[in-house]
Amino acid sequence: MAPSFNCSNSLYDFVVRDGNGVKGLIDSGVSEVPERYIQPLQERMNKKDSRTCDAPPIDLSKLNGSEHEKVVGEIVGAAETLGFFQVVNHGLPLELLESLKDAAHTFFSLPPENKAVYCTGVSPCPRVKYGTSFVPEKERALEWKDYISMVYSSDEEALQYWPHQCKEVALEYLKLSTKMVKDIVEALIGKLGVALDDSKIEGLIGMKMVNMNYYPACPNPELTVGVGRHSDMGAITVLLQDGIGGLYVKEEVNDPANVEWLEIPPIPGALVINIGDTLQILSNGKYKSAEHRVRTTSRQSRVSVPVFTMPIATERIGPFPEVVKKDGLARYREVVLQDYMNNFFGNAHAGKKSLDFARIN
Ligand SMILES: O=C(O)CCC(=O)C(=O)O
Repeated sequence: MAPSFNCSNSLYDFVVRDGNGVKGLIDSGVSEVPERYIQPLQERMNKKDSRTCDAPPIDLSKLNGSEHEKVVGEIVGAAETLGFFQVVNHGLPLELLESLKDAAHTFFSLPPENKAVYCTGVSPCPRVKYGTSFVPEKERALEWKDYISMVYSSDEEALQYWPHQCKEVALEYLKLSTKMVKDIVEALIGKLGVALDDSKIEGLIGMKMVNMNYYPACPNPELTVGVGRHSDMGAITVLLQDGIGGLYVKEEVNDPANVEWLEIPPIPGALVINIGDTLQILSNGKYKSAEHRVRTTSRQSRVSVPVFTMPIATERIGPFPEVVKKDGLARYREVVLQDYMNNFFGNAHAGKKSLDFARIN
């Protein structure tokens, strides 16, 4: 029999504090979403209000050949407009991508007590965290998502502390993604007219985190969101999504009344790349950190596996002086990444509001 949650607090305790997550809620037999998950009208998602992004994926294997300039142009063009693009021939084996999705399903199918050992405060490693929603204590409506998050520090640590259901594939994915991200960042920075040596490029993506997201099938998808509107705080995010679909990106148009949400369609074997706040700041706004969100579905559970890359916490980030000189003004102030991160993870998702922390008005 489904448990009764007499008040919002008992639901919160069950889902968040006790580590049952949305998966535990669904497994307990609820047949409609509890009030705490119901989004305000303006945040609800209607598939009919969007269209599918039809941009073809970029063939990354051509980045090192005679079509280098053309591919760089495609990457830069996407970064300047939508802030999202898909890549194929990226060098990550397709079997690895399949194994990652399987590993995510295996992990989230574990009994709640096996996942809850990774909750903040009890996790054997502070860089491994299992949770649900984004910042539940700050959110009016919770997001319909559970996740496990693993910040990379060393291979030894990963192999010792990351959940054994996913550690090997997650680590390999993180490493191969990092190589691809480096090539993309190099292309983007080069086009800004900024010369950075290898170690400086590495520094922009010195911190890496791989997450596994799990969105259980939802009885009322029209009332909920999987992830609310947000941009990512780092430099570049690589995302593996499965075939269910539901990832939407906001097309930035000059007229705010004319906003359009584009679905990033699942393409077998492709990876989704998006620009984060850090690159928007470094480029003085030339590259667009993409506002995106995730729809829930009643059909099947969905998994996605992002790798977030960003500078290390002590790094100071601000627009490149070369770009500021060209633009005639700085649109962002210099910030210490740790401060930016504290602000980002200290607030509920709210579109691109995170950038206000560094914006000069
Ligand atoms: O699941 C997705 O498609 C996107 C996930 C996402 O936006 C996030 O984890 O920040």
